Parts: sequence; C-alpha cells; structure tokens
Amino acid sequence: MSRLLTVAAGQLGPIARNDSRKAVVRRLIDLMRQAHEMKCELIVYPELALTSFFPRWWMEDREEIDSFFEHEMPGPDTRALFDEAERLKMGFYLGYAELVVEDHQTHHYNTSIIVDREARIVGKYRKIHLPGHADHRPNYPFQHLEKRYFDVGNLGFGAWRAFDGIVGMCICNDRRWPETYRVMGLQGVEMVMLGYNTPTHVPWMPVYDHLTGFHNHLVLQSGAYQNSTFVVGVAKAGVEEGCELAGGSCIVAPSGEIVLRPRSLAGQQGRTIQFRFESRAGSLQANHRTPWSDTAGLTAGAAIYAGPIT
Ligand code: CDT
Repeated sequence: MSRLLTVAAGQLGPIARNDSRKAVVRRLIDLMRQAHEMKCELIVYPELALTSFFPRWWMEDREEIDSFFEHEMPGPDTRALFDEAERLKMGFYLGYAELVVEDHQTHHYNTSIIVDREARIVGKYRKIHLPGHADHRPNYPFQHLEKRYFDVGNLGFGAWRAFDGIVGMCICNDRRWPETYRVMGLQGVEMVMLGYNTPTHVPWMPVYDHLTGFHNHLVLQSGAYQNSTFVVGVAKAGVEEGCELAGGSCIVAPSGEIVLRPRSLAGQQGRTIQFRFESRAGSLQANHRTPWSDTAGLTAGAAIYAGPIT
C-alpha cells in the first residue's frame, strides 16, 4: 500500500537561558506554519525544545530547577502550539522536560510526545539512556547533568498507530544504542522520530570530538537500515549559551541513505530552519525486519535471539 507522509524537521537554533516559554512556543509555531505551507502534515522538533539545554548548568535551588520543567502538557504556555496544530491539522513530535507526580512521588523526566493531526497526544516516551554525569564538575566550560536532573524513563520504547502508519520515538543519546531501534523494529515501526542536543565538544572525552558528525549519521543510518524504518533526527544547532551544538539533522530512508539534510552551512550554524521530505512511509524492505513471518513468531524469536550461555 502506498501512503504518502510529508514530514518537516524543525531544527532549532539556540535558546537562551532567560528566553520565555511563550517566546519559544512562538518560534515553534512559526516553524509549524512554514511546514504547513510546504504541505507537511507532521513536524519533528528537537529534544528539550521549550528551553535552553539546562543540564549544562549545576543548580541546587529546587524552584530554579523545576522552572525548566512542564507541569502539564499542554500547559498555559504550550496550549497555543496545540491550538495552532489543530487549526492547521498538523501533527508534531515535541521534546520537553516533564515534572509529574506518580505514586505520591515527584518525578522528573526528559520526555517526548507524538501529537496527531487532531492535537491529541497519541504517544509518550521518557528518555532511558541519560548521558553525562551527576557530580559537579565546575572546571569544565559546561557540564552535562542529565543523570542529576532526570529519572530514567519508565515507559519503554513504544510504537503507535498514527499518521496511517506505525511510528515510534526516542531521544538523543538513545539513538546510539542498537536496542532502541530494535525494540521498535520488532513492533513493526515504520518511522522513528528523535530530537537531540549534541555538543561538538565533550570536555571529559575530547578524543571523539572530530567524530561527532560521523557518529551521529552512523547511528541514524544503521538504525534505519537494520530495522527497515525511516528515521527523522532533528537537532538544535549553533552556539547556545557558550556551548556549540552540532546540528546535523537529517531524514534517513529504510535503505540507510540520507534522503534529506539542510543544504546550507547557515542551517548548521543555528539559523532556525526546516525542511521536508516526501516518501512512501510504508514497509519498503520489511522482510528483513524480522526473521519470522508473523507476529506469533515473536515469542519464538526471543528464544532464537537469546539462547542460554554455553
Ligand atoms: N542530550 C544528549 O543526550 N546528548 C548526548 C551527548 C552527551 S555528551 C555527554 C548525545 O548522545 O548526543
């Protein structure tokens, strides 16, 4: 079956520490309108798209930390994005910091949602692979304190029927782990959306700095090819509060080929840009997604993959 889905990758430029949520949401709406003019039905935004990448700062004041988190979604400041999406009949993927009380305990997650064309939240994911450190490293030009500010996600890697297909999502560092794609691949995912914030320099591991762009595309392309899925990877780019973010957004086809990326260097340097692709969002090469022929094989498959240690 041929299904056409036109997707926009809404790569964002830097967001300052004191930018208001309302101002950021206006930028997201701007991108959404551009995408809509380009006949897109879905726009993918980066990880933590409503704020500056705050895990780069050591903070102790609970109120200050929680000010970067959303207490409801949509909330007073993000309602406008949902309203505009509903008006334009646009879906979106959005990354944000989520504060939630579950089982009488407050939790903090690095979260993403998929919202359908009727502005309904159809899927939620909480980041599992939290990179960086939890300890204070004041001697570095910037820190990466995701392990301090977030709980490990508790929703697993889901897949949802939406946009006439099966879609899944993950967030940033998840893209570097094969099981991320594989778990979704085993659920028949046809498009994986992911937002990211990747610095071009890691102060405690500079030996890989020159490979930042290569590793980004390596994992997106191999994840797509090995699971026969489209992958839409969307970055924040440019110098955000003194930290250079790598950009490198792209859309990868199930063949593993990058079918679209920003053309100009300006895009990589943080000018807010967006682009789109059109392709058949169906299963082009789904036969190699699973070695068995039907979903009943899943149980057997687990045994095939994980036999006893001999
Ligand atoms: N946000 C995020 O997950 N970034 C990581 C880089 C962390 S460097 C400590 C990434 O994998 O791109």
